[in-house]
Amino acid sequence: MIIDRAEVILTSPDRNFVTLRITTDDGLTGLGDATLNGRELAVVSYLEEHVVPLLIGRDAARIEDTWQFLYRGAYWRRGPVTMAAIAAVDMALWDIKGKAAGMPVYQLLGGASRDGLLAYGHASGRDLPELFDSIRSHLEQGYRAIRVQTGVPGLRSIYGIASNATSEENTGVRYDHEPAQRGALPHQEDWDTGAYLRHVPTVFEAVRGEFGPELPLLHDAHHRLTPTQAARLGRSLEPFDLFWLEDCTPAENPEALRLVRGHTTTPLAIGEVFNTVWDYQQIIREQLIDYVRSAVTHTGGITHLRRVLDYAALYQIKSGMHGPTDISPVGMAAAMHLGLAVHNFGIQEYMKHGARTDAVFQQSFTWRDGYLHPGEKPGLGVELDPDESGKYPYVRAYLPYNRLADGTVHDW
Ligand code: GCO
Ligand code: MG
Repeated sequence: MIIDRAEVILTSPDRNFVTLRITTDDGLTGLGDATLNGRELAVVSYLEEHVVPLLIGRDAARIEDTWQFLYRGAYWRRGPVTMAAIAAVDMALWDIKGKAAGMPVYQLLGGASRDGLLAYGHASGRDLPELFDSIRSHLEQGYRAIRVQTGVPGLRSIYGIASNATSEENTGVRYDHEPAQRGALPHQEDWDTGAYLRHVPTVFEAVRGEFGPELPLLHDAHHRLTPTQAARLGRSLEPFDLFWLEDCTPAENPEALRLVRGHTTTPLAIGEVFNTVWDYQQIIREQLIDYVRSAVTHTGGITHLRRVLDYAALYQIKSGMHGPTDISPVGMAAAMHLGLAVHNFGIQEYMKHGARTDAVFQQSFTWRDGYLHPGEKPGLGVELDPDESGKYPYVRAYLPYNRLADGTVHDW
């Protein structure tokens, strides 16, 4: 099992994806996801220029050693580009190990701790009728847990609202509601924290009134609040019993969460922009969160996210792995294998990929009655169709950003 070849495949079926394919001398192949939304080429270059030359000739079976070599052996540690590249290598090696063993990766991680993974989807609307329709449609698709994002009166367009989207067919510009938008420059959105804080609790009150007390509801604040604003939001949402409030404050400042925690019992989720266990060290040790939001793709792969989750388990903190459409089907498969195996699984984010993406990546997971399962194929269970991937060249794309009414750039 000596690594013979490692290729980086950049394809853009519904959006950009960066995939690493490793081939061994005995003909086994493994896939890893290295997609960094809006900064894809940085990881392509890191992989091609700096990592691939180090892989050729290595023993593909030595997953832990390869991880340590790529992490500790490089002087410059951490950061999203490095950790996405390491993640892709790690995933591909787990894929190969599974194929060599004839077992799905979750079996190599200790076997299933549950029958399936509860997953949540993204409902959204510019106003209540649109939001209610979106929630109903998600329930019809089988979702048993729902993230609720809402338009705010007075704001033109808000991130994460599906109906703000205009389709590629109509405008020539693709803008789905969890975009990086394909285009020359990032799209500008507007923001007003006061209006948001006044509006959101009224929306959750209406949603609870319509859909009852039992449906697990989640909300993402996308890092836009100060600690006092976040504390106020958490407290005002307590009557509506959220599953979690996500990214309430910018992720760089763990101390902010002490203040939030001191004022609200609304569960907190954070970490989709974190890359290592060290980013989590303080907030896990001080029990400042309830859910770890990392994706396998952005946190150094299965090997490293497993380490984060084992540490989190000491403090009754559970997984809530990031799963928007910018995590490729390979990254999603890795999340499902890991989520099935660890004891402290919480919930899995699951946004369906488009038909073109599903044609590029042949997958073997199942989605039934609100639960995901990675399937029983050896390895991760995903194969890439080279003819399909070759049809969709890379298109530069940016996530949007936002400004306040006076023109100030605001936190993401
Ligand atoms: C989520 C995320 C996404 C991200 C996107 C950025 O909770 O799913 O916040 O909406 O913004 O994945 O790449
Ligand atoms: Mg989020």
